[in-house]
Amino acid sequence: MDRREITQIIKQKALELGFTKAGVTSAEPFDEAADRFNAWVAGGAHGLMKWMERDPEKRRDVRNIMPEAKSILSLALNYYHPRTAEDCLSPRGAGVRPAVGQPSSAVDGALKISRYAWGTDYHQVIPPKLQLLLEEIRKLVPGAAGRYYCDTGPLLEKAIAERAGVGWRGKHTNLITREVGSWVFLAELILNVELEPDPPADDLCGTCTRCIEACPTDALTAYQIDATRCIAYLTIELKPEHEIPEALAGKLSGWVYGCDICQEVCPWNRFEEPTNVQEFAPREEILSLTPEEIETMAQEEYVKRFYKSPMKRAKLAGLKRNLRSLDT
Ligand code: B12
Repeated sequence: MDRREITQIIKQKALELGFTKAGVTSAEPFDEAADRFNAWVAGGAHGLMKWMERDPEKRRDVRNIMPEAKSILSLALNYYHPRTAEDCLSPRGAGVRPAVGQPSSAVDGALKISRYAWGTDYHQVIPPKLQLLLEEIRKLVPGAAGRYYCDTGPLLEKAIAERAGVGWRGKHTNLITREVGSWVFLAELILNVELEPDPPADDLCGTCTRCIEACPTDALTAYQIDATRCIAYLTIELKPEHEIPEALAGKLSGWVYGCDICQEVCPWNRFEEPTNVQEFAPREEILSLTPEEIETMAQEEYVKRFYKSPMKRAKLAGLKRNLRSLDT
């Protein structure tokens, strides 16, 4: 089998395991993206995410993680799931889906929780699929070895996906695929196998600036984010012992965990399709949460209710802090 055939078979296996899209790039360094990343961190845009200051040489060059690396297989997995049964009536949203600019999360009375956190944590769901894929590759290519990641290490996942042709980084800085928009998680397999690289994806944002205009905290300038202003950072990453700065707390717009505004207004998300991953389906005990329940919740109940939920990252004290901040 030649390189092209092996690459095709591996991509096909990835799709069979449920991944939405697969692309390949070489293990050459990501110099431009790494320079931008370093400048971003040097300017303090990462706030208190101090872990981002570590391992710059691994982010630049995956061969500092795995010296024998030849290729990176970049994978996207769709996590879009309609919130309500009504949303499901039409797969492409004609008629029932809110128009672009009207967030589907703004369901009456419901707390706003970002879509990626409605079901089971992707850190639980995706790595077993990556392990299976690696096993398939080992069967196919004698001597194949690899390391896999899904938001689990110092990789520039969006830059990798862009160079592997999976999609382009939108002005909101998330990766957008032509096929299903930006509601995708990213994952990678670093391999010691020479695969056929894909051409990088073109930027299809054009002159559109809806995401930048819609962000209530002005966290975005084109293609760059100031994480310290992003509602996702303030409500997820900012540890509970820190208060959300007053000037920003007033602009949380009802979001109690994460934020999807910049993606909800993106015209490319008209191409959203329901995911085939059952674990990402909204969990009743998450979407039915009320402010009163969070306010009075004890740690034991929190542990039970948020079992395998991404929302555990904020901790109970963080959720309570976020709620308090909404009243600011
Ligand atoms: C740190 C982090 C965050 C931070 C910072 C966000 C960010 N945009 O980087 C915070 C906490 C805010 C965050 C939020 C979210 N995150 Co996050 N996060 C990460 C993480 C761990 C690292 C990303 C990183 O290195 N950022 C640093 C900056 C420097 O990188 P960057 O965006 O590539 O920015 C540079 C480029 O845009 C570059 N650039 C590129 N082209 C051009 C062109 C020009 C002209 C210019 C000037 C610059 C430029 O300039 C920037 C540097 O200044 C990744 C996982 C990973 N290891 O990659 C997940 C990841 C990016 N997050 C993810 C998700 C799902 C989210 C949320 C949607 C969750 C939510 N709903 O609350 C939000 C989205 C908010 C947003 N608009 O980005 C997914 C995104 C999937 C996708 N489709 O892209 C990832 C990839 C995790 C995963 N494996 O799936 N996240």
